[in-house]
Amino acid sequence: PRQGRMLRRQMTMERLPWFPRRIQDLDKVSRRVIMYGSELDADHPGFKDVEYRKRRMWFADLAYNYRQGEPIPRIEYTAEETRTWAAVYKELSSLYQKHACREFLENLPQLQKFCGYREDNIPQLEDISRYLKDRTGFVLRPVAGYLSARDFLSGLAFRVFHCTQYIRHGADPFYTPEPDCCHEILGHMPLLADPSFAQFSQEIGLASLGASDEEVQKLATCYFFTIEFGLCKQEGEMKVYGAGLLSCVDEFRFVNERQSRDRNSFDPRTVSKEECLVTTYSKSLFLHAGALRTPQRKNGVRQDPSAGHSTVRYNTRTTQSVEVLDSP
Ligand code: NLE
Ligand code: FE2
Repeated sequence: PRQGRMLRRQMTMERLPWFPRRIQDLDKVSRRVIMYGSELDADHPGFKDVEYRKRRMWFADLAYNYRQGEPIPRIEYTAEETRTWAAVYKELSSLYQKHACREFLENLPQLQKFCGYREDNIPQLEDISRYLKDRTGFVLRPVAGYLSARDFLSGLAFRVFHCTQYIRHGADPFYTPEPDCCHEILGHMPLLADPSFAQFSQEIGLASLGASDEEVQKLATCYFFTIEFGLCKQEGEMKVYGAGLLSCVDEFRFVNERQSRDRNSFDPRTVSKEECLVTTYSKSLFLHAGALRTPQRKNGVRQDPSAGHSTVRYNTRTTQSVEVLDSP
């Protein structure tokens, strides 16, 4: 019977779409970048500036050559890049106190203290990665741009967050259609330092492993309307926890303008059918009415095959590998 079981598991694996099973497999995942994806707004200044694109290629090489577990190369940012960062940092700092969620405001001072978050300094991913690893087990790895939803989510299953290291074009510091270091460092990092939020991020990642394209799309959409563009209610007030809002002055303003209007409440079943519009402000936003909490698991066995996912076993916190137990 043991052999029969192993054979069944073997056959199961052959039917599933490929996914990383060891953390080192992310070396393959991270290289599949969608550069200047056609769905992005081609009018953005970053796409036309030759110098800027050259610099982006330099960052891309750095990310392509990175191997899991190595220290992340430190960047000497140019004076111009640091000016862009300063403009973003300064403007956003004036908005956070009033509008960012509690977990964000708790963690930002820690990052300022331990990871060099300052107006005149772009923090280094290596410093943040070490800090997060200690707090929530998350680590960062550099990436050259957007990954497919499947690839990006699969990193989260291992508590690895793919992080861009370049900065947006200086001509438009208050909005970019792509992720950049302002978006990652200001938008994502403070919440990844929160244990419950880190757990939630990993859960989405685990659910994506070996899932069908349709299921991955639904998970990516849930990710989009929570981790990227989520709103929540704290002490009766609407607060922002989505990284795409927390890193973007223009989006933030848009949220404020709509403060008084009714907002859709978050329900994963309906949200997962929405369209993800990255490059427009006029997307729907969803308000999460409950607390931002995810039940902590001791033994990581995840997912119900009847829901279209594979069942995988993993080790909570020190997630180095996953094992497939069953699949749809
Ligand atoms: N629009 C965001 C910003 O300007 O920071 C980036 C979004 C990345 C998904
Ligand atoms: Fe993001």
